[in-house]
Amino acid sequence: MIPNLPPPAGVGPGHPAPEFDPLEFLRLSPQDTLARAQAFYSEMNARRTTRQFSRDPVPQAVIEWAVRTAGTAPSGAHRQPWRFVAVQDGGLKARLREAVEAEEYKTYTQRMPAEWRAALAPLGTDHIKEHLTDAPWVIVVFREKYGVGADGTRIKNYYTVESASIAVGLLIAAVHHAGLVTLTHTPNPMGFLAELLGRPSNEEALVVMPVGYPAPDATVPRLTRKPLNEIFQVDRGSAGRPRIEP
Ligand code: IYR
Repeated sequence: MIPNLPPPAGVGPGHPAPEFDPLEFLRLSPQDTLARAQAFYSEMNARRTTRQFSRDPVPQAVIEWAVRTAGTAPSGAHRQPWRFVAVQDGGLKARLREAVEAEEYKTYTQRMPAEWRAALAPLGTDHIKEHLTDAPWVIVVFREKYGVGADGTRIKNYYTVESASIAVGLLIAAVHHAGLVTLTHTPNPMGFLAELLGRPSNEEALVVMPVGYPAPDATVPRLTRKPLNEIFQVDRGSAGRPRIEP
């Protein structure tokens, strides 16, 4: 407890009292908790990113449920600063692909330094984005940089990149859980996407995600995931804080 200090701004007079409800929570046994943690890992560890999509259709309802799941993400000040534009129209997907490929061609041939191209070589990526026209759905995720009040005033949003990115993580999990595949694609620059999809200027595209079934002959790059001991630490490490020279 910090003694004798005034309450922080946002608490107390001048702000509406926060309203709380009881938490609905089903407490599982320790055994079930562990079993479910393991089962979920197994399910998520089976997720792979492929670049080859089938043209088989996927009902809109599946996309809507996955987006509802994404919309359960926590967000800065609960502003929910995300919009999901699901493109299924063939003509629109073709225009999207054309615009993306034009930018990506410049990126791959002019903007990417050699080190970056080398880093991507094992993934086999290039500027050709067939998945944007093969996949039945292409979800473009926008982050809302700021809100707009009824009178047109700007409303500040918080941690919009983090919030929308958490929602993207949930969307990836939801798509995988539904038995579909997706690919997180980040064309750069992305300014044209808001224009093409008729989104307002307070929104900025964050990621493009084709969603569908994998092509029957889909492949994935041969990759391994870092084991737990490379991504996890409990309490303070024993090595001190290694200095890594830049
Ligand atoms: N945005 C480009 C390039 C690209 C960059 C990274 I980092 C990747 O992991 C994969 C691709 C593209 O989408 O092709």
